[in-house]
Amino acid sequence: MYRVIYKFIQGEKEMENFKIYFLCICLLLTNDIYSAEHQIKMLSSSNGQMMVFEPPVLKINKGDTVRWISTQPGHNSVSINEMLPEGAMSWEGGVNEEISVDFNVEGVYGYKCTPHYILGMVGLIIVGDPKHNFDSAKKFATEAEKKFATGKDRFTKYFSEVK
Ligand SMILES: [Cu+2]
Repeated sequence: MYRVIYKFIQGEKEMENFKIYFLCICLLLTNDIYSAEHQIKMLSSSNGQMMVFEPPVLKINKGDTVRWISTQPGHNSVSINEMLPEGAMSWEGGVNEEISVDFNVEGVYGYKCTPHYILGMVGLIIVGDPKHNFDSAKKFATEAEKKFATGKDRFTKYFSEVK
């Protein structure tokens, strides 16, 4: 009789341990899927291109974080407010600031380097499905790039990589 009870308790303990292991694995997986951190370099020159973000087009999952790295000095990352999905937060990094932004709303995000916007230093971040504001963001970008002194086709090129 005691042996039966002992076995029963031991079985419960094993079940408890299993639950804990299972929970840990779930947490690890969740962490992996929902909070990846991506990095974008801010560069004055790369592969024959002047004033660029690398990569200029980045596709991420909802909930991910992006960090802009000041690989070469003199740049920043600032959201272009006309190119954000509805309800998304804007951001504004200072020059040489390695800003981190969490992306919790799906859609297309356009951003720029303030000192070099005129030189076409821009980038796109696609969070999940771009359809939410793809057309309105592209429309604004196509008009904006006409005023650039250099890199006049950059937004067009970047948008062509989205779909
Ligand atoms: Cu710049």
